[in-house]
Amino acid sequence: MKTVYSPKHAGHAGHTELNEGRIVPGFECPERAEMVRKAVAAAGLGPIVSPDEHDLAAARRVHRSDYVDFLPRVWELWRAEGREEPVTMPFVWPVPGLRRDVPPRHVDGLLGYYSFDAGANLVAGSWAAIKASCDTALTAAALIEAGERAAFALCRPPGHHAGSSFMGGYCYLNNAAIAAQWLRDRGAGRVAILDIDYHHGNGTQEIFYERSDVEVVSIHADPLHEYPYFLGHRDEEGAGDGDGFNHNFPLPPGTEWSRWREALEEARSRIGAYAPDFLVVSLGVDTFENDPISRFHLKSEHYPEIGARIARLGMPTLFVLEGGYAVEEIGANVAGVLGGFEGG
Ligand code: OKP
Ligand code: ZN
Repeated sequence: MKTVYSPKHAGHAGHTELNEGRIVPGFECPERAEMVRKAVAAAGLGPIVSPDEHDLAAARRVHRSDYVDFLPRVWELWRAEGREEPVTMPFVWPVPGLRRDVPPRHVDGLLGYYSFDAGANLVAGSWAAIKASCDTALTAAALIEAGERAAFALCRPPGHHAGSSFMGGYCYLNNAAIAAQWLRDRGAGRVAILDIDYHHGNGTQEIFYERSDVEVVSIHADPLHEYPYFLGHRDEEGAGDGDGFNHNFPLPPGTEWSRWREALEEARSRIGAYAPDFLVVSLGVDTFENDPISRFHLKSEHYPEIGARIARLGMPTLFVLEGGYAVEEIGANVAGVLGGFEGG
């Protein structure tokens, strides 16, 4: 399968995050994508190609237009305040009880207005990376739409926490959701999204929650114990037209392969019954035993098995990179899934 990759991700570097009460270097660092690129090349998975430039119309199909307009402006707004700090960070949010109907004008207010946590911070090169990541997903989507069995979008930054009008959790534009919507707009009747990142893809769920044309199935750490805490419970099954088209499989901290595999089998049977035209996989490998911010115990040997099981669905499949923070092993684990798919 082809991999789509842009070096522009590297400009999204040097950002920080709040972790256990301290501001630390971001776990979501450029080395991640480089390790994945090298592992994909070494595995001989197929050609690595550059993304085509798309305009932002596809992003506006799943994100609110004012949010899409805000992202490229963040950095200039920040600099206009005379800030020397090389990275933005929000600190105030319009939770229930505060007003959302009057958008603020100051950048600190806007950062809170368009985010749900302090985890999506921007540096000077972030917007170019965000845009390239979205283009990467769209270019890979076009490959499967044109008839390829599978494609890999080596996206960075990731996307699945980004909702219709907010960033958060290292995510800005929801690459997988944008790709799924693009496939729908090109004529696909139904698209399924399988999210196997350790964290619940709250943004993807929110975007498609009231729709039956995009099924969202997610296996993740139970939000009772894990980020993003406020979405991802089993009883969230969709609403309105989307009732019955959202399926969450929350698992406890410490989950090992045998239990995770059972959830994958349940997820596979949901997707098989839905019979989509295309499958989009939000591919996070932060389920790995040595991941620095996660608490599942999958081992490297399990990732090819995951890929093989996904392949057995027999659907044109777009893999979109999400999380995975064990930098030394992220390449082997991602390439493991993709290689397992190709062999399976
Ligand atoms: C993004 B993806 C605080 C720890 C929580 C948020 C994790 C975002 C994960 N520093 N950080 O789903 O892999
Ligand atoms: Zn994650």
